[in-house]
Order: sequence, then C-alpha cells, then structure tokens
Amino acid sequence: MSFNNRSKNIFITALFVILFVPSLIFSQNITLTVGDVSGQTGEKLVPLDITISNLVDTLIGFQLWLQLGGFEIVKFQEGDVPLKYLYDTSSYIMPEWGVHTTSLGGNGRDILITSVGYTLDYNFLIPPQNDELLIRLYLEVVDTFVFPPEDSLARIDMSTEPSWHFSLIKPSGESIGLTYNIYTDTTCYECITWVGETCLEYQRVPRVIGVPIDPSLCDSMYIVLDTTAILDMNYVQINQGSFTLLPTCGYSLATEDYDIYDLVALVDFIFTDGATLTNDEADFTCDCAVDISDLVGFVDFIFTGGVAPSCSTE
Ligand SMILES: [Ca+2]
Repeated sequence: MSFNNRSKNIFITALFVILFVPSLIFSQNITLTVGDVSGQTGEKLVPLDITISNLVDTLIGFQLWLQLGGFEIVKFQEGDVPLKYLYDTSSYIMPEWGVHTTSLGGNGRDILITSVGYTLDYNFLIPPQNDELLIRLYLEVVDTFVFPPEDSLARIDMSTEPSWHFSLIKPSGESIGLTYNIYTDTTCYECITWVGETCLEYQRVPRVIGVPIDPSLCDSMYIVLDTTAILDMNYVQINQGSFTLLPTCGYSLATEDYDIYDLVALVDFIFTDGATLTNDEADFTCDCAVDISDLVGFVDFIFTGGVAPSCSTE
C-alpha cells in the first residue's frame, strides 16, 4: 500500500513537472506596455512611459516603432526641444545606453526608437526584472483644430512586425521571441510568343494576394521556399497604449458680457433639457465640468459682487 502511494506521488510530481514547468519557462517572458495618458488642447510634454517586464532574458538593445492614431489631436514631441524632452533617460533603467529617435514620416505621427548598450559588461545590460520603465517619451497636444476631432481617443500602437522595426536583442546578438515561418513563393509565367513548341517570350502572371496559383494556367513556374520572421506572441506580449484628449477647463469668455440671460441658459442646461453649455461658456469652478457649483459661482458673481470665474489658484 505504501509503495503504491509513493508511486502515486512520484507520478503526480512527474505530471506536474511535465505539465507546468515548460509553461513557466516558455510563457510570456517579455511584456512591453505603452502607457494610457491624457492631456488638454495645447498641452506640451505629456509624458508617455513604455515599461518592460523581462522575466528571463537579458537585453543589450532594442528597436521599437510607435505610431499614433488620431494624429489631428496629438503628436510626438519634436522640433526645438532639448533631447530630454524627446526621450527622458533620467529615470530610465539603463541610462548609459545610447538612444536615437526619429520620425520615419517626418511629421511626429510616429517615432522610431533605437537604443543599444555600448558594452557587454553586465553592468550595462538590462537584466531580468518586472514592470520597470524602459523609456519615457513625450507627446504634445495640438494648439488648435483645423476640424473638430472625430474622436477624443488616439491609439498609440507599437509595431509587432520584426520587418517593421521591432526587435529586442540579447547579449549574444540574437533577437528575442522570433519564430520563422517557411512558405512557398511561387511565380507563374505564361508564354506570349510560341514558335512551334518552343516559347520565345514569357510574361509573369499577376498574383492575387490570398488566391492560390492555378498551375494549369502556368506555362512555366518558379518555386522557391522562403522564410519570414514573425514575433511569437506566446513569448512576447505587447500592451498597446492610448492618448485621451481631455475637455478644456474653465470659463474663458469675457466676464463683463456675462448676464442674466447666460444664467437662465445655465439653469436650463442643469435642471431641464436646455442647450448644452461648454466649459468655455459655463465652467466657473474650473473643474472641467458644468454643474450646480458653477451656477452658485455665477449667481454670486452677478448678484452679490462675488469673485469672477477664474482657473487661477492664487
Ligand atoms: Ca465646474
């Protein structure tokens, strides 16, 4: 009986090792997370953090390419600003690394970051760690809109395609998390000039992406095996980020023009289904919302000589 129990324990232990240890070793070892940030119209130097968890692998370099959706509201900080405000390495986990950023489109809607350690000295590598700041970038919100933005949310997407500037490099020089996909590259030719049974001139048959080649249409075929590198998403996880445009805060129209009619409109908006009032028109308290506290402020301002609406804290 005791032998049976021991066998059972050994069996269960072995099963645990077989089932769970590989998944611990090969589960997502690298997680890159792009921040979710927000800002108001005209705001500059909005920090955007990219954090990393590299539970197993040590890094000596990386290249990341980020693109902005909603570029009419926000872009990557650029122009005549100190390097610190293109990217901040002051609290960066490897400040000794060389960092280079550029916008491939040249317009701030994307940013390509390349960073490499200068030496194989272990003190200058990124060892395994959990959720640390890899690099801090900065965004700037546009000052004015040519057209009202359709959406207040802009996606910030990191490319996950190795051929589109995604790489994490080990000290050995090897890329992390790549698998290789072997595919058949087939080119089909039809003959356009026959002389007897000899073809004097071939023409390539255009290929429709996603539609397999029909060999019966080809007078000649050229077939090669090719490989593409793809990122193994079971090994590397990317959490994409976002920017949210916040409403502007505070009453910004001329206070001497504010009168009883504006007060009536405010009462209508708050208590009935009156026309919507913007923060520009009615946010007395500068808290980015129009509510009863703003009504109290305006009543006090008009009827009892109270303070004028202001976002100043002085
Ligand atoms: Ca308010």
